[in-house]
Amino acid sequence: MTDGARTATLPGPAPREVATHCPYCALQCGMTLREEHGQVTVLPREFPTNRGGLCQKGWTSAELLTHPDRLTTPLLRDPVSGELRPASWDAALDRIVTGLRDTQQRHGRDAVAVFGGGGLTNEKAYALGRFARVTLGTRNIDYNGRFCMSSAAAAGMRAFGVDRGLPFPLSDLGRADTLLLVGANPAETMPPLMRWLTEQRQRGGKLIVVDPRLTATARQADLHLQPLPGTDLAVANALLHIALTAGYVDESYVANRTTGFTAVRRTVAGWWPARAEALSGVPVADLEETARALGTAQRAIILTARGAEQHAKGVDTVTGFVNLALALGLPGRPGSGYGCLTGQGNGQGGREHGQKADQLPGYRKIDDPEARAHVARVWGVSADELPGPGVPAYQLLDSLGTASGPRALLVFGSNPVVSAPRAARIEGRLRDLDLLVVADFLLSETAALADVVLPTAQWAEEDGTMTNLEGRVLRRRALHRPPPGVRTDLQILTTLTTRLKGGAPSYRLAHRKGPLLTTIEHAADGADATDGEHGADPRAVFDELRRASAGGLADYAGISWERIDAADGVFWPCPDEDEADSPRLFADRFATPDGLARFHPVEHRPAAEEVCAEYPLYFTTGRVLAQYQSGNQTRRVGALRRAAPQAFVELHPDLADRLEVTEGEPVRVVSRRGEFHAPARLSAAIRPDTVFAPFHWGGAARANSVTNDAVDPISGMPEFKICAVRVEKAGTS
Ligand SMILES: Nc1nc2c(c(=O)[nH]1)N[C@H]1C(S)=C(S)[C@@H](COP(=O)(O)OP(=O)(O)OC[C@H]3O[C@@H](n4cnc5c(=O)[nH]c(N)nc54)[C@H](O)[C@@H]3O)O[C@H]1N2
Ligand SMILES: Nc1nc2c(c(=O)[nH]1)N[C@H]1C(S)=C(S)[C@@H](COP(=O)(O)OP(=O)(O)OC[C@H]3O[C@@H](n4cnc5c(=O)[nH]c(N)nc54)[C@H](O)[C@@H]3O)O[C@H]1N2
Ligand code: SF4
Ligand SMILES: [Mo]
Repeated sequence: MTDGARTATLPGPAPREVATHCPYCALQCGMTLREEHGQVTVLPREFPTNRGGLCQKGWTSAELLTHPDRLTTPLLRDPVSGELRPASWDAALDRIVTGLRDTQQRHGRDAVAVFGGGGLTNEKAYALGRFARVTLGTRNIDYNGRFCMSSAAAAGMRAFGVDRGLPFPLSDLGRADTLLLVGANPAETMPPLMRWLTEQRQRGGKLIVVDPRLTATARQADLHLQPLPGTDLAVANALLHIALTAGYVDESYVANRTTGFTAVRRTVAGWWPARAEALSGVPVADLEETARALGTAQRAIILTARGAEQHAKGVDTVTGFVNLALALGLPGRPGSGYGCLTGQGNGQGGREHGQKADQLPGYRKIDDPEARAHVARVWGVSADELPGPGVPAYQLLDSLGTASGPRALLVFGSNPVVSAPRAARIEGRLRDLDLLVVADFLLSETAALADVVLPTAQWAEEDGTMTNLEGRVLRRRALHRPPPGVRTDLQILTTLTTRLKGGAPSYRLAHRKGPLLTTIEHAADGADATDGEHGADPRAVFDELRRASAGGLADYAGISWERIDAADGVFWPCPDEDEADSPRLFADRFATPDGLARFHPVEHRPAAEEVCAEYPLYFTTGRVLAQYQSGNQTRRVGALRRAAPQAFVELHPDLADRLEVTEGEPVRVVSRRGEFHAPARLSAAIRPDTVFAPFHWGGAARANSVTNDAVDPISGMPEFKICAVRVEKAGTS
């Protein structure tokens, strides 16, 4: 008997395969899921972003589909024992509907709030915004993307008139002569992206990394600038100062394609390199080398990520680098540009379709009368009925349960008890709510506080679209249906709408061309999902999203699932099904009314909290390869838990000596807001005045117990990347 025949005689159904994308980060690596004998295997798939590569999180992602911790029934808090108990969908939905109605009757429509996530598909993000504005009629909706790339989004908006993380395909990185990464550690946060950086250097390109730590990414760089956290803006202004004096500025580009440079020229005149060195610790020679490498390259790319952005001056810091890019004539020049590395799986699409407090679908502004009229028409309501703008995420979370804030909250796709700044305070606010509803597939720290927990489907169990860090719209394809008892987020929203309004939302179909490709239909296992399920078809939701976005900045009107299937995704804006999509932006004009990019003068300012005698160290936070975000998913995956079993506090050996702390010894990190505990990890890779911890753990190891809740005045981004702390041996008091 041949091997093939042996395989063929095995019992059970034929293996099933589906080409889809990873459930985690914005790289959205292509993968194939293969199901055989009830086992799901992840296989890498050739896709333009990952070129067959996957990181450890992607490889192990299927483990959660059948994980014993998986939620398969709704949970209701027992009023007597105070515990969460399994309940029927009917009982759970009744509790929610009664609670929402009661709250709104007593305290008004805005007393109910919604919190979404950048991991939700486009369809869900869109449906969530519509649910909040139309079904609930509340202005109070925002999402965790506020904690993610909101500063880069705001800076991009005001400079270019549009916010698309990368305005060019990722493959451009491989051909850049000079690549400057500011506060990005893709070697841990997007490992397959490193292939492009390897290619770049093999072609003779120069890689420069700006990070207070000598990270795995910085180790591969030709030049590592190691600034004090929170001083990137001084570095950016000094680089532009040098570019001006050395004659690297592209004066004709500045004259023809931009406006506002005079004021910036004046500001950066005061940023002579020695001044930036004194503030940031980056040597003048390194600043000069960086400016030269950028200024003399034919193809130069500047990228920022969370290290530069998660500050109370994040928008201005990004603007500093955008100013530099514009002065050098990079945006729109082939192979050059400025971009932000978006983080969450649908961090890009999640910020376009209306789960943001100030936004309607298509990246429209909710206070723009024309935008309101257009979207209201699509939704079949009057524009007057649509609420106005709400407040950004931190402000929203911090107002929960207070006299003037919302009294009920629905959470889809976030775990703020672990991931919000000053998390102990936010945890308290969540506890003060009259009603907390969390939809999740695993009991997160936030779900554990809820009155009602709804078990939702996972990525491999539903269809939808995601928009990756390049602005490329992709298809997430279902492998199989959700397990019994589990519903999709769209089903939950539809069912709630039916029960609250007495009728399901009908998603209006756009005109479709060509035959429908067969997909696994969304899960509508009749027995569970009784009411309103016809509004839960992701394809119908996407078709309505196309119409709602038509004419907006993020125009999806010409993107159909069929078109995505026929290519490696479709780049927005794409207004017309018969026209090409937009992999590269800004070749001829920017998305501003006059087509010119805008310079904005920006000045360095200190962090919201400076070190002092009591809190003498800078504290910064970030990620490790084997854990994702609040860790609710990845802390449960065996291989990932073994690779990164617990939190740690990274500190320089000299500092450890002074504190008399040894490797592995438990330490306590204390700020004005709280403390957390974790073992010390000694490393010469970090500045001696700065300590670092990952934020992936909750409980006593929660880094966000100490972080600062100061926010950027424009974006609402919290200052996750710098605050003042002291570090003590855990045994002392
Ligand atoms: N393994 C893993 N991968 C992920 C995620 C995850 O949780 N785990 N999350 C995804 C998401 S949502 C996001 S947003 C991305 C984030 O991706 P990154 O932005 O690459 O990740 P971070 O680790 O938050 O921050 C990057 C670096 O900023 C540095 N840094 C800290 N303070 C400063 C500063 O003041 N200035 C500068 N220049 N650098 C500073 C840190 O030392 C860190 O190395 O990752 C995505 N990918
Ligand atoms: N100190 C510090 N704090 C940070 C950061 C930092 O760098 N430092 N980074 C910030 C950033 S960039 C981000 S993006 C946030 C992220 O922080 P969170 O918003 O907490 O992100 P996740 O852990 O991804 O939470 C997603 C939750 O939703 C569930 N989930 C996943 N997919 C779905 C879905 O489709 N539907 C539903 N209903 N649930 C789903 C998951 O199981 C998980 O419990 O953290 C921020 N917090
Ligand atoms: S890099 Fe991101 S998308 Fe790719 S496998 Fe890892 S987590 Fe998934
Ligand atoms: Mo993020």
